[in-house]
Amino acid sequence: MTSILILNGPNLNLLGTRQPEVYGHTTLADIKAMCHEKAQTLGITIAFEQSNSEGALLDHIHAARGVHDGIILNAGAYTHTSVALMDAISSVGLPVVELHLSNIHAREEFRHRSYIAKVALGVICGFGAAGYPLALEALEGHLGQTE
Ligand code: CA2
Repeated sequence: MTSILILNGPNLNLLGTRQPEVYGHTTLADIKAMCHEKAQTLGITIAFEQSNSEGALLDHIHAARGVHDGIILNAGAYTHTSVALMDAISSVGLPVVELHLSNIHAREEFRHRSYIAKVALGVICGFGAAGYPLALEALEGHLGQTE
């Protein structure tokens, strides 16, 4: 059965508690439930993780090799700074969908650069929490064509 890792980066554990005008009212637990529901519809397995630490995110990416078929990554602010995450994605060789709740291109200049996009299969941003099931559908569709 296809297995997808959904990996969330720094501060995303705060979703639904602050800045609802930017990130909405949905909590990360709500998003996790949405993802499990979507996974059931698609007939796939998922793992859902969040960490505020860049090192832990790297460890999750490394450990995905041979366990998961692809990764959905909302790397939070590390998107705009982390060459290490970019290198980890390249090194595991798994397809990665970069995901953001907000439209990073309509925000501050420093959010326009993404190190993840350089090595990602594709990017989804600006659809809020609905982006998560969209990303699952897109990645499952891609894996269905390649496996
Ligand atoms: O739009 C996204 O999904 C982001 O990855 C969210 C990151 C931001 O740094 C990226 O540029 C875009 C920030 C996540 C912070 O989430 C919070 C949620 C509630 C309250 C405060 C922060």
